[in-house]
Amino acid sequence: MGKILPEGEGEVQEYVDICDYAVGLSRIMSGKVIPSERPGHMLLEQWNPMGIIGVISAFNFPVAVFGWNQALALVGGNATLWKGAPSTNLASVAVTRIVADVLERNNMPGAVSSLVCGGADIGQLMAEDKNVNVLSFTGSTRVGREVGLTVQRRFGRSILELGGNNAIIVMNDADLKLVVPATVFAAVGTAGQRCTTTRRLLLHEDIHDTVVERVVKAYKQIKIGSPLEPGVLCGPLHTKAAVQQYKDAIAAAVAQGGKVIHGGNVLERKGNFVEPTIILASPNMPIVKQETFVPILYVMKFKTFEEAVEINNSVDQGLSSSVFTKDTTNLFKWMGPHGSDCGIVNVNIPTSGAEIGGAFGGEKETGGGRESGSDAWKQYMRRSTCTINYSDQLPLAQGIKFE
Ligand code: UN1
Repeated sequence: MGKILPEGEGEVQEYVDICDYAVGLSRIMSGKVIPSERPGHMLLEQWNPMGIIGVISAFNFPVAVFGWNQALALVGGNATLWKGAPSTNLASVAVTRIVADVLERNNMPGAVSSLVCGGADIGQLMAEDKNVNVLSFTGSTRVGREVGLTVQRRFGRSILELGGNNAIIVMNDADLKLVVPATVFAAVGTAGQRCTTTRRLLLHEDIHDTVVERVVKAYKQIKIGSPLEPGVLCGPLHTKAAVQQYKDAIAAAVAQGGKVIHGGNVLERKGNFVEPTIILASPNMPIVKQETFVPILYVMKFKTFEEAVEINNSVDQGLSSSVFTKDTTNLFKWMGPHGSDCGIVNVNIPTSGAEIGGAFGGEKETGGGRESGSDAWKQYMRRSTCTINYSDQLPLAQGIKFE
């Protein structure tokens, strides 16, 4: 899709990791045993397959995101029907061929992991089709809203992984030598096209100028070019439309009072290359509340931790968030009820680059879905609550006498 080779390899590793995880998980997909209120009875939970899991994945993670869904779906006894992004069909076909080989060697039917290549029309059919028991959708909030409604209308289950507008908060006690590489990786990695990309950098007023200076210095060293060339950190944007969105967002930011302090230009060469951009902004500028899927970083200043949390939470999206601090009081506040309202709440690491072991996903317009680790597997399963009477009496629940 245009990401640099080390990130592409990382993405394939993420698929390998979730497969390892799922193999172990398959032995511990356990339900609860619950005491009954009735003598001679017991309750237990059995997790059964849902059936067919539809997966609609996005261009930016054309391999790993399918992997997260497929590995959990398969160990749960389901089959998958996958539609990748129409612009990354080669990746979808390559993955499916590898999976097909594994299935054949294990005498499993190929239909266990089916692929369809197509656009929004196929996605629409998947959302409407009652045979697709669960539909996992990764993409924009705009499309995800429609997918969610369509699936809900037929009482299907959806897992939505939609837009993010992720912030890094840097407190005045932060270890700045961690902040700079973390920000560069999360804001420029995958050319700003991860849902977990850092789009907002919130700096305490005491360290604002120092961090800005260091981040700009780091940006000056970023090599832009062919994603396959060693040393390149920023490859092209995926489409011409994204280049236009980059230009529009910068123009809007400037019109709303923002100041471009690094980058801001489309490169005059073949391919959709743009300069990673840093813009001094303020939290009330409408553009900073939007997710623009390009490498633009909005920098904002704050005075107190509480103010920074408020800015973090002031957007409609709720995927990922990070604070850099050594203060344990702020650290625990950040994780608690008055802290970050996101699904991913990090400390002293960037907003992107989540491990598969935890549940991945976010709140509000991010859609509420959770994928990969923790108990995300339960979404691919049907819970059967089983009550077993092993006595020779028939007592009724709630002590009801029906005589
Ligand atoms: C995405 O951008 O849709 O946390 C997924 C990360 C990656 C996954 C991103 N592990 O940045």
